[in-house]
Amino acid sequence: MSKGTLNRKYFTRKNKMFSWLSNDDTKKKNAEVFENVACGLRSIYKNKLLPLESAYHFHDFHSPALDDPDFEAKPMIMLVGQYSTGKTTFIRYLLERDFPGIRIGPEPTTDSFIAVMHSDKDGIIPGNALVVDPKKQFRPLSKFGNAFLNRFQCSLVNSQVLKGISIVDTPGILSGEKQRVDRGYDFTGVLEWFAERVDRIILLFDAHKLDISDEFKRSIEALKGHDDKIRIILNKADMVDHQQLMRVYGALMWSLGKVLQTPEVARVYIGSFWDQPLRYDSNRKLFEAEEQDLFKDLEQLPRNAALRKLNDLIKRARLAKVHAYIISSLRKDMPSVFGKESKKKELIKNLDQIYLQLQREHQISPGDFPDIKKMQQELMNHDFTKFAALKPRLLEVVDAMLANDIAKLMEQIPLEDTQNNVQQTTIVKGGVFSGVQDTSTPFGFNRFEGIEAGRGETDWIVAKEKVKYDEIFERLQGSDGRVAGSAAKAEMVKSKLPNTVLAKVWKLADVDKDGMLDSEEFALAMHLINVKLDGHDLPEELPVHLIPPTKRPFAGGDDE
Ligand SMILES: Nc1nc2c(ncn2[C@@H]2O[C@H](COP(=O)(O)OP(=O)(O)OP(=O)(O)O)[C@@H](O)[C@H]2O)c(=O)[nH]1
Ligand SMILES: [Mg+2]
Repeated sequence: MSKGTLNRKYFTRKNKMFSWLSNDDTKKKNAEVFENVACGLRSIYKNKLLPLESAYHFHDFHSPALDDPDFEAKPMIMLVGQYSTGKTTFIRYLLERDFPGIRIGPEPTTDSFIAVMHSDKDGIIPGNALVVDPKKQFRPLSKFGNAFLNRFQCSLVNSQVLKGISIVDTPGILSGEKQRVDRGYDFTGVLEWFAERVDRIILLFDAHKLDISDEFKRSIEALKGHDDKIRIILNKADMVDHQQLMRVYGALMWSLGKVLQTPEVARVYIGSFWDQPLRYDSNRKLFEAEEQDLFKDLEQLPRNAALRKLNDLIKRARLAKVHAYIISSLRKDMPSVFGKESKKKELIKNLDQIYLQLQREHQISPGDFPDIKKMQQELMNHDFTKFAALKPRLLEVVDAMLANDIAKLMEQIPLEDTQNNVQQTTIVKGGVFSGVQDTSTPFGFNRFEGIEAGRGETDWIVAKEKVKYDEIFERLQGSDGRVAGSAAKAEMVKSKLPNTVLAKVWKLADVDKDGMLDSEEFALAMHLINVKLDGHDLPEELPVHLIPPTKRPFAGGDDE
């Protein structure tokens, strides 16, 4: 096969692979669930939780009040990695086009945090303008200062993919540099801010140049606590051959084990996420399978994002309740006239006692309480006499919210979920699975391979190897020109396949169901065994192109 054909094949395959992204139905469905839930969450937050938060200065202590964009923001993916690991190329691969401000190259290229988002018109919004835009969720980022804002931008792209997700490109981590000092802003702080808000963090490693610098390790540490969001890609795997890839993969797992320190083994997707010819294409099959897995995961994001937002709000409501108990209890213990300052100091010092007492009184688990040191620090800056007393009414509203409203929204998600599943059984074939079961081009995943080999050809594919199988057949056949079950079994078990599989082969190959195999059926049985040994699955029914020509329903014309 010439290199040109190979490239063309690769491109066609890739285009099909992404048809899920343009699959309007699934997309719309996912987007709807997300919107419904987001809208519901926003209204219960504003009406039920926010009053409690405001009454007890929750925003000073824990996190700022949530704004509309916080609820409406699309699920986000953030790419993190050392420089030149292919982060920007990955985005280009997803979008299948350039975005404004894109820079790709072997040297450190991306120097800014770039939020790639959807808009009908392409364009760039610089950081300073971005953090004052009430429609975007980036306002809190202004706290990282001007040095950061000059290195922050939003690239607007009219791309179907971005209607479902937003993507954050980050500057590559440089080795031997203090990211904070040399960059002039708190790099890991920004990473942490995004990590908290995005739905997926994709860590990229370069198979061709695997090294995990201390700087990168520190950044990964900043992502701790979000392990569930992390996915790992061993990128540029096309640059190395089979043996090198095995070694690199092993080395990566070993290093990751040290950095991530989770009891589970991390899932690493091996692949090459760009639209250029694969340098070594010996692992092509593997890349395709890995890519399928990764994209299935990403495709689920809009639905999972709704769940995650719901989850976050529940967590927030529980914290707000505990916070209200703490603040009101501090208020209660303050003297009305003298000794306010000394009493405040005493209360802060004995905060652990107050925690204990509240745990007992309201039966709250210790894990629901905020970090004691942080709380003590923040309390110093507050005037306790300005704190509000306990307002049971506000708490009741939040309890009711947790019991009823949240449950109602929760119900919506699984409901939509099953509807999606129903859809997926019909669509996934054309949608996510387009690569797998794509039938419109020869480049669908596994197409024309295994059991599919020979489909659409005029010649019976088994005939190609039949001479070889005939030799064995000659040896085994009885006087009637057929092979009996016992003789066939003795030959077939040589494949070392388990009996359940061989039974299936037998059932498929004995086309006329006479309990014997003639020479064509025998050849077919051997062909099916090879298909299975090559790592492909056997179907429930024999596809028409594998039926021996003489046994096809309208066999007449096919006889040669
Ligand atoms: N062989 C191969 N090369 C790739 C692949 N992806 C990217 N590259 C090349 O790797 C180089 C770096 O790609 P970028 O996308 O700029 O990498 P980056 O991670 O965004 O780099 P910084 O922005 O500098 O952090 C470019 O020369 C790409 O052409 C891949 O899958 N295979
Ligand atoms: Mg880049």
